[in-house]
Amino acid sequence: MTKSSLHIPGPAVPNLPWEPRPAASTEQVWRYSRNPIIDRYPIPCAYSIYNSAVLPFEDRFVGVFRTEYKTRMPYLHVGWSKDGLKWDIAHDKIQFQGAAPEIAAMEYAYDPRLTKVGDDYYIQWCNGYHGPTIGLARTRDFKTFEQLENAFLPYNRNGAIFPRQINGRYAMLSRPSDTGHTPFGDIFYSESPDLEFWGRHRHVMSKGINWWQGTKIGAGPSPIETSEGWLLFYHGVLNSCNGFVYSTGVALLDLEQPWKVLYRSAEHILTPEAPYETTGTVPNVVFPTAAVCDAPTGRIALYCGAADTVVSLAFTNANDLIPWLKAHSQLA
Ligand code: BMA
Repeated sequence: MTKSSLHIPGPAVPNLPWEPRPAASTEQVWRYSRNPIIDRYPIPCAYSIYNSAVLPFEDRFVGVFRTEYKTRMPYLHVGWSKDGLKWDIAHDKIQFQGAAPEIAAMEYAYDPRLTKVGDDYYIQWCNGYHGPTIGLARTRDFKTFEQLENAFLPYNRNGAIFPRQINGRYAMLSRPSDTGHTPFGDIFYSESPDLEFWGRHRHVMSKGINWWQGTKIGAGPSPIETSEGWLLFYHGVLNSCNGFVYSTGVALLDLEQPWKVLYRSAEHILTPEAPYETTGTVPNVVFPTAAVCDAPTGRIALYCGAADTVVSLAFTNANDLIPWLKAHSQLA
């Protein structure tokens, strides 16, 4: 594919954080040389921040951060950044408004994703309501947040809304799970006319195929629309003799029927190797939760949680990644 043949309909992000691929590297995804970008104890209440969401907002970046307190309970905090690297993170958690009392009394909140649909920004997160499920909230300014109904019954994780309606409905990927450290899991697709009632559930893809994604998989950031399909970064988990290992893979989903997988990477594109990925609260985790794309160049800044302890950054370019994916795909 030539650079001009791939079209990405999203916005330009001229201040996208970026480093070119190191000369010696042949990898599709390469790490920021100054990782991690958010280290331990980033704000007074927090033991650590990881698995967090980022989007461009006007001429800067906004983030919603999984902030793990010293109680080890996670909540969501907003942060702002001019360059996507240095973050000013609020010391108080987000106060959501508008939900029914049962839903507003969230027990915990973690692994947020952020998606702009039209003029609204949506936070999707793993919401504690008698077990994990998918919480949803809407904002326009990141000052007031309207909490919506939970999307699904417990138990579910890794909800990721698509950045536009598909066939006239909102669409979301998710991963049904259990109450604990789920030892299984496939990615499903659901639709909603109003972001409250979700249905028309479709299976997208299963764990398995090979070992790095043999135990469970889950959507990472909201898919990026391209002329070749929805570009999805996802995590895949291997169950080793030493516990779970979380790597990152990539897939392309059909534009109008996103439950149809066009290509899926046989190999992981990121696996725990750097010291901040192999060592930390939960060793051997690299967990993608935000992908900011500069549409004209295809450059993507991929934000990951590392070892459930810090936030790291990696880079790729859709113009190179998609042809590589097509040549290295395995569907069954
Ligand atoms: C998952 C979630 C993630 C975490 C991962 C590895 O089940 O809890 O937030 O990064 O486990 O511990």
